[in-house]
Amino acid sequence: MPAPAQRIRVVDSHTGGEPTRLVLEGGPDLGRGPLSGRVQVFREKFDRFRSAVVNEPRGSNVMVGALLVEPHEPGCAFGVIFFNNVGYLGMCGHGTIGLVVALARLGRVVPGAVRIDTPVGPVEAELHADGSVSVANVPSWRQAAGVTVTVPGLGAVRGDVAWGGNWFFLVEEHGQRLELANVEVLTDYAWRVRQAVNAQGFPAVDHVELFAPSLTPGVHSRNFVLCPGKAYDRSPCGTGTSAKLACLAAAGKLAEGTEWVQESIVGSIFRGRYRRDGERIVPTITGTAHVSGEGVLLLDAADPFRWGIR
Ligand code: PYC
Repeated sequence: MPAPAQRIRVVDSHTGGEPTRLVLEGGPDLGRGPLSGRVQVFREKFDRFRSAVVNEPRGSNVMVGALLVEPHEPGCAFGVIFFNNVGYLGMCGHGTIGLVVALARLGRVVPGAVRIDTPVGPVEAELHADGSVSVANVPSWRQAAGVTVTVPGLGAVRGDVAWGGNWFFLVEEHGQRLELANVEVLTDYAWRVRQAVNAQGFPAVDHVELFAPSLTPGVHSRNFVLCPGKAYDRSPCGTGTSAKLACLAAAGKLAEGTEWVQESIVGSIFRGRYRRDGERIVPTITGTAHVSGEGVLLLDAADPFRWGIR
């Protein structure tokens, strides 16, 4: 008689094309306390669970996982820890939108506000009557402006370093075509830039974001965002758009409360705005997600790849 497989109950969604796999049941017990501590437990003791959920053969490099946990911060209804093909995220904007839409489908969230705990602080989501979701993100800021790095094979590249729930290097002058047909070139370019940024003073930066004007009327900008595990974000990236808003605010290029419409490399849209919070800003990102699957992942003890291909 074969041993029963470990069962993991999930809901899959995508937000502007970027997938989120929400783990509802069957995840590891990370204990109690602040989520910043629980993510360490996840990393140190249960990292193969992360891989099993998001990596091949069940997932792909693009998949972002979201482990639903008990919140720690007062006033939060849920806690969530986001992860990807190579590790853990601080916050995830597209993932939070996906989380709220998935929980609404399950009847666990109704239109209105819901506070959600994350390893980098609580965020305030709002499910609107039309099904879209706004996320008031963690405070964000521009850390360094006009940083020039020397990239082997590319030369000098200038950009800003900003926090939007993850660390970003944001580049406007790159000379690249921001088109879906060009993603391999863009991936190579952004990966080289990231390595140079990490080696030249900013080891924590793990997302690189390239910007260009959008050809779509009413849209302010198109982006290409390279994530830590070398996958590109199909959505405009919620934390990346937050970092962009922080840079625009710091440069005096976008007034408090004014809408910024950000398009992704696949043409999906987030709407952003911010309010000031001292030297920082609190960005709000609005987008839509769709549930794409509900099911149970099975981890069969006899399967040599049950913990994913790592
Ligand atoms: O939407 O914040 C985001 C995100 C981070 C990585 C992928 N998406």
